Amino acid sequence: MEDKKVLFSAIQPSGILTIGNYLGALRNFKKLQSDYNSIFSVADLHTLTVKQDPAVLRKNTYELTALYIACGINPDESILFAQSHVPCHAELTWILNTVTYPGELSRMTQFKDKSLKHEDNINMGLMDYPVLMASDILLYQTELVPIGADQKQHLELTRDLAIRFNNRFGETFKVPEGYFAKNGARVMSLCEPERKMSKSDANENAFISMNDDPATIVRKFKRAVTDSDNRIVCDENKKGITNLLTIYSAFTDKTIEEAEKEFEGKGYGEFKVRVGEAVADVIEPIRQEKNKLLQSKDYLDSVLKSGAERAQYVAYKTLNKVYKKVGLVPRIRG
Ligand code: ATP
Ligand code: LTN
Repeated sequence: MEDKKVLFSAIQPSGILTIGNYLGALRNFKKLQSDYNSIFSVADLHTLTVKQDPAVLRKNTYELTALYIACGINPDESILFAQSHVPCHAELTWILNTVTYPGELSRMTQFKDKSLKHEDNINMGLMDYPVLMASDILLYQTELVPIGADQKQHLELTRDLAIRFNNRFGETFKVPEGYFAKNGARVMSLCEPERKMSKSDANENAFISMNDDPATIVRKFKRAVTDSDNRIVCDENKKGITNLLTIYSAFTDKTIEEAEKEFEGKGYGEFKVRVGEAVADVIEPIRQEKNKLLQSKDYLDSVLKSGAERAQYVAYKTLNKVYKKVGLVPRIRG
């Protein structure tokens, strides 16, 4: 790998991605990829923390791989791989578990939210999720982690674990920094604008999926929850309109002020259609490209295979160092 800093990020194949995932994560991956040694993962092991239909999980893994490429991730330049294909991730998780306290995990917001949402399946994996995420990041001596705002707490824990391990066993891990999108780090639900847009929302009208066609996108925006006054401005008390303005400005690369000016005196109806069209203009070519890539499973398999080989090479270096530091006899490979 070239002598650049390492960037790592991952997305779960837990469903079809939304424009929240796109603005908060994917879009920035493309912008940043050539300035770093970039590594992107399909976090399939994370997805198992919530009940999955095995066939659907497999399909979503290919969908996400294709979507990464359709969004501009170049698998020859960057490393693109499935987390489960590189065993070091699960192995480092075990070691990091021995320096993590249960209290640190039980107070994570995502753990609390998901425990409420999946009351019938509160499992150890759900609680340990942030330690697996820390392993993903620390294995590659990562310096930059582009993520949405909801993952900030997990990144803080990653930093704490890296520092704790380094203090206890000597310098081993780089301590990573987060990268948050200026616009779109937290896209809200179209139906309940006080909650984040999530691909696993039971209500399909709450999110715009990267698989939605232009007509569906416009229809969903037309139904988006707003308010009863008629001003198109960002305001604490106008969460729905603020969310739509944020989405519009992110998709058109205009500032919020420019967008507010553009829609001054216009009605909500017209505004919503314009937001939908702006989103569809960007999403539609990506959707088409992704569907084309999905026709070629062999190609996607070859991308994942070569990605896993390249990732494993880097990850093993860190894992061997860790095993040595904690007193395990390093295994002889080959
Ligand atoms: P799930 O609903 O299954 O928990 P999710 O939609 O939250 O999943 P993840 O796979 O957990 O998606 O997240 C992938 C990336 O997308 C992360 O960097 C996350 O911060 C970002 N992200 C997720 N939702 C949003 C959102 N509404 N706005 C901005 N970024 C988001
Ligand atoms: N937990 C993340 C996905 C994820 C991730 C990572 C992001 C798994 N491992 C490592 C950045 C770095 C999420 O977005 N829910």
